Amino acid sequence: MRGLLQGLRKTKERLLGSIQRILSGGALDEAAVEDLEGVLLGADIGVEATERIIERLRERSGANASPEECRRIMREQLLAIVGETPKPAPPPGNPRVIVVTGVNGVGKTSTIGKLAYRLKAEGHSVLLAACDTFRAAAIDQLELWGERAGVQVVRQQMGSDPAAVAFDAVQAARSRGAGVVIADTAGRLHTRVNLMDELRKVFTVLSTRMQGIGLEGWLVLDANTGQNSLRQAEAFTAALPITGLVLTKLDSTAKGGAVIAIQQKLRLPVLYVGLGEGIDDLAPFDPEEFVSGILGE
Ligand SMILES: Nc1nc2c(ncn2[C@@H]2O[C@H](COP(=O)(O)OP(=O)(O)OP(=O)(O)O)[C@@H](O)[C@H]2O)c(=O)[nH]1
Ligand SMILES: [Mg+2]
Repeated sequence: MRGLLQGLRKTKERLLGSIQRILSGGALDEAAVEDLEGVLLGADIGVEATERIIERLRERSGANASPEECRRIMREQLLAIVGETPKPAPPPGNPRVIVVTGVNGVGKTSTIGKLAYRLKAEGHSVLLAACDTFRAAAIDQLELWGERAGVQVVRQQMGSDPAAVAFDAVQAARSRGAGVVIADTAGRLHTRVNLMDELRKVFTVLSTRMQGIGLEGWLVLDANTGQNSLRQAEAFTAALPITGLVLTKLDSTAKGGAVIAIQQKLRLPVLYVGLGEGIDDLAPFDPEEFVSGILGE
């Protein structure tokens, strides 16, 4: 299993390498502060967060701030920024129903497989719902993850109504006493309004016809896509009741700082991060570990 520290290796190598190079020049002068600004922006931390950090550093420029002090300032600011979006407990209700959304290929289905595996290991009884009914292969892929994780999948034929599959799955969870339902959905282009409508129907049917469930909408984003992720996220959050984020593929990007920019912009908590393709490469998002992961211990 890859931990956050290992998964963020690429981001850290680039960020820390550049920071060390800049700070090895001695005094923290205006030129060094500007170089640091470029490095933080390059790591996709976002303009807002970068400005806050730079403002603090600038206060110390000319004051012979040591590289350690600069790193301490960066760490403090990053932690403060991440801490502004607290991670809420799941809403009450039974079963807990997590509808997982996001555009093509961001890692929805694999995240669901990894999450099912993790929740099962934590003692929960989990059911998966194959609401991506667009492609037969999508249903089979979820089935495969279900087998790996050791959890059952509720499925219907290809082309059936995703909302009906979700409804079925919640009913099945009730009769089998499963506490968690995780629904896979099609990777839909956020610009295709009819598809977004279909996804909205999944939420509407569940919230109006399944009293008492704890309904969550998760949005999966690929950490590699930087600013484009934000546009996707804005479209999804405008149309759907999204309650939390998962950022995938942190292991394959040097732009892991995007977690901060995205969380800050959307004011939605990052719940889990994907750190590889294996079944245990999903970690709960931990701010302290994350900041250590990108800035070093
Ligand atoms: N390196 C890495 N690869 C990942 C991660 N998460 C998912 N992937 C890979 O990304 C690819 C797409 O993953 P899927 O889970 O099929 O994505 P999806 O969102 O369900 O895709 P569609 O159903 O086509 O929309 C696969 O090759 C996964 O192995 C991750 O955290 N790290
Ligand atoms: Mg999928």
